[in-house]
Amino acid sequence: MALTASQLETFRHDGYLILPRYVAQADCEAMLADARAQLAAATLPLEFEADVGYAGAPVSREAQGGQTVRRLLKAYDRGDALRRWATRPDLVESLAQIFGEDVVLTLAHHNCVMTKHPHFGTATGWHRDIRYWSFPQNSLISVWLALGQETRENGALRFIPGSHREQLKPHQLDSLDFLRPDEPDNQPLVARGQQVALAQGDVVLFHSGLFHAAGRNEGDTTKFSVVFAYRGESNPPTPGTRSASAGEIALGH
Ligand SMILES: O=C(O)CCC(=O)C(=O)O
Repeated sequence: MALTASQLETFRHDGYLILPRYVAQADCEAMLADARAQLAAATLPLEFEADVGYAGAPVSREAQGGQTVRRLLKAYDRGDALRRWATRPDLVESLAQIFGEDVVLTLAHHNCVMTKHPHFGTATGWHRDIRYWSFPQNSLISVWLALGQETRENGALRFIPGSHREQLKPHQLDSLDFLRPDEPDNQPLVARGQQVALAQGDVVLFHSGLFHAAGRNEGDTTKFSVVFAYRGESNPPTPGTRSASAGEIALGH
């Protein structure tokens, strides 16, 4: 199940790699059942759309739609099915191939089930995951698992292939480190954006320096995706930062 030379080259070149049907339906359904139950029970910790404050989000938790959950946080502690997925040996082996060294799961970043709801599930602008993370190298890998269909209509991911290898100028980013949509210098970059469609069980590995974005959920059911982040063992978080604050799981190779 390890990655082929061609898959490794795709990841190196594009900054992302799709692994179709990587997780069995039964495993996806088990994670989905846990996530739905915890969403219904509002099991803490949660992040709300109102907390994120993106365009179109409810202005507060008290406003209409203010109780819309964007993420079930601390996914690693939310049951055996999620924990088994986060530590699956062939996934770890694939990540070790990319890193060229042992793999560590960071619990400080992602570590969540994204629950993008209809109506109040907002779009995310073009950004790099590394922007608020503190590691000597920007080469972490985010692992995104679709628990159901992800399409343009329900707010699936878009990637700018190769953007993890590009140096940007400060004026291309806004104060939150999103690509400025109105900046002429960003137009060629954004025009290269690729919409990704995923089926249940599909996985995307993407580099933490890769620009990606996602749309609103214009559908009528909530979209569930599991996201964990991993680093190579030689790239530990900077002491004293948020990246070093939540613990890690050493996974070997
Ligand atoms: O589903 C989304 O809106 C995008 C989420 C995302 O890109 C992230 O959490 O880094």
